[in-house]
Amino acid sequence: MLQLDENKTEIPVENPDMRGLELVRETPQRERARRTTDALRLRNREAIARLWNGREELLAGLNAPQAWIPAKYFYDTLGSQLFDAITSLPEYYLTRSEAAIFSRDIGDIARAVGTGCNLIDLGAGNCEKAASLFASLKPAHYVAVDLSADYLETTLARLRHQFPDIAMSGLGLDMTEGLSFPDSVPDSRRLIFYPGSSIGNFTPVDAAGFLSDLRRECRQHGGLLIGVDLIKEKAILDAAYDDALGVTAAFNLNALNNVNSVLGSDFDVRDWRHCGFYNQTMSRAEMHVETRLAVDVSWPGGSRRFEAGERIHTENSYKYSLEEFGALLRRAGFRSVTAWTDQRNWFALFYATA
Ligand code: AVI
Repeated sequence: MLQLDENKTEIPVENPDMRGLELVRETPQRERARRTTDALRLRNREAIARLWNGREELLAGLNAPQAWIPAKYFYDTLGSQLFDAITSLPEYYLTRSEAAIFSRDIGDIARAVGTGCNLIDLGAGNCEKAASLFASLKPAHYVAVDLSADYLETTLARLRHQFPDIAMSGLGLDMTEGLSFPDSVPDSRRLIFYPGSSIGNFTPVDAAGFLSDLRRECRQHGGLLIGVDLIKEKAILDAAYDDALGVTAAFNLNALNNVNSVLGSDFDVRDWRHCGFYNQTMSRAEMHVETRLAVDVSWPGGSRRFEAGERIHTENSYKYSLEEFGALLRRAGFRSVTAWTDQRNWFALFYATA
């Protein structure tokens, strides 16, 4: 267990994207469109969320000089199943490393967090991770948050039967469109649980905004338990995002199929290949799809030619040092910050109090 220095709120600037928290810098062209949106989103989240929604957001990405697709398009039914498969791959250490921290340090974690909290599970999915904490944390209330509340209900029905002493509710929320819990979420002693290093899929600027929202939603005596993937050797990260079996490739290319069904476009996945690697300068794993040949892609009301070898950026997965992420939490308004890491120091679980 590590208690991170409470006086140190300055963010170490190893990661160039984190400097964007302080000042607007010249950036490579392909970052610029995204960065502008990031900055605007911080100022007027709601307006931007309305503007950059569904079809509009997709079209803006596909028509940008450096094309991009929002990462949420990975997660249709097949994409979610492929992501589950990724978490079992030998190269994808994140899920196992986080689980190892929980199984070794749960006693310590439970002492830090205390029992009887109102546990709010962001991106709950099958609720498995949170449910594994019930015995130790003994929450008074469990709120599972995911895109679809209907999907959560089946799982919650089973959990209610298993844990009759815990009140449970499901909440459907698209967290990429700002975070504000309804009044039905109990106010006192909130513990927001955000595992899996999903925070890495935000740019550091967006992560800072999102963490501030989480801090606000923690209310007075709450806290945040969050999983974060740490910076490590490039070869390990390259393999994690480009596995030998090609499951990550299928996950990435499937986004094109999903875009076809949302937009009515005619991407042919056979024309594209997966590209996944660690960008050391930016401290992030990147995924792209790259054309094998020149192709014309059409959708109702538009089209675009992609030259052979051209890429569409599909995901960033930022990696942090313990100090960087601790500083980010404190800047978001959290007070004491504690971290646990796995044996190899590849992954960290942070507990920060509001
Ligand atoms: C969901 N998220 C934390 C995963 C990650 O590692 O960034 C998504 C993923 N992309 C490729 N493999 C897994």
